[in-house]
Amino acid sequence: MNADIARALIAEAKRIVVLTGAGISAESGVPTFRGPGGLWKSFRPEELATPEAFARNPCLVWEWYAWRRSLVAECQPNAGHIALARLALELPGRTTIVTQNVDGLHHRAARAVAGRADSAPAYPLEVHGAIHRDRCSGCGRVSDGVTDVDPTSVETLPACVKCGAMLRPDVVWFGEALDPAVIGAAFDAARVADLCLVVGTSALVYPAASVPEVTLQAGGAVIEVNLEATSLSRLARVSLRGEAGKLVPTLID
Ligand code: BJW
Ligand code: ZN
Repeated sequence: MNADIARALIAEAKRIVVLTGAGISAESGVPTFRGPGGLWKSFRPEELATPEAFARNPCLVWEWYAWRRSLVAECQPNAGHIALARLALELPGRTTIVTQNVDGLHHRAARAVAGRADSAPAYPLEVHGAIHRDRCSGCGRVSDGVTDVDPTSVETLPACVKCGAMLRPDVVWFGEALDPAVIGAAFDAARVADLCLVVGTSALVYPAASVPEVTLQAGGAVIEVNLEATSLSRLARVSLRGEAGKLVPTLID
């Protein structure tokens, strides 16, 4: 059975890189981006997740992020996040979690499993940033996210305490460079991994979608967990169809 092969690959792997996307948080109540009920069903990405969109209509962009920030704050990590945190904590240094998600749920799962002091080995590389942080669009200063954003006018939007410029969510929009240290660490982990476990991503957005490709090129194997087939499915040694919150714990626990 495919799940048995996946379990054996995980058990035998010396180094594992995990790449997660919005699908792992779907069962926590965080909407995915594409597909039915996705965050972009009524808006095109270029209208909301680009620096041009922010320059054109910062109130609309902030309204969307303020809504998502409050939604995510109410969500809890699910059994998929918890199982991955356990995997990373079981043998520190063996597993690197790389996430495209900005929801912070992997962090929270790590703390739930290990407590604050010991949870660091299960912290993910967040290649697209974090929605609960703000970044100054002028001086780049990063701060805790403002929780009561008023997006009714440009004057009421949050401003930098240092330089007065407009704050923005500390996330990576289309056309923006990912932090080279963070994506570089993700590729390093992918290169030395004998296994890449890919969970709940459409694998459409680059450069993050290259993480499993790097493992494959280095001779490692890929396991995919997704509700649907993706472009990665035909390259995966094992491609499992189902909900991450149900499947991932059965592979790991
Ligand atoms: C379940 C499930 C359940 C559901 N269980 N599964 C190469 C080729 C072509 C284009 C490019 C390229 N390289 C770069 C580009 C351009 C662009 C890009 O990739 N475009 C493509 C869309 C074509 N990339 C960029 O612009 C990146 N920057 C860049 O390359 O900079 C270059 C540069 C260098 C130097 C100077 C300047 C520039 C940046 C990309 C940033 C992406 N940002 C977003 C928004 C983040 C902030 C926010 O959250 O608002 O990141 S876009 C959005 O997509 C978000 C996600 O992290 C990302 C990926 O989405 P994800 O996670 O895969 O979600 P979905 O919804 O697509 O899929 C969910 C999956 O889960 C589905 O498959 C479901 O079936 C499944 N599922 N429930 C299991 N319960
Ligand atoms: Zn500033």
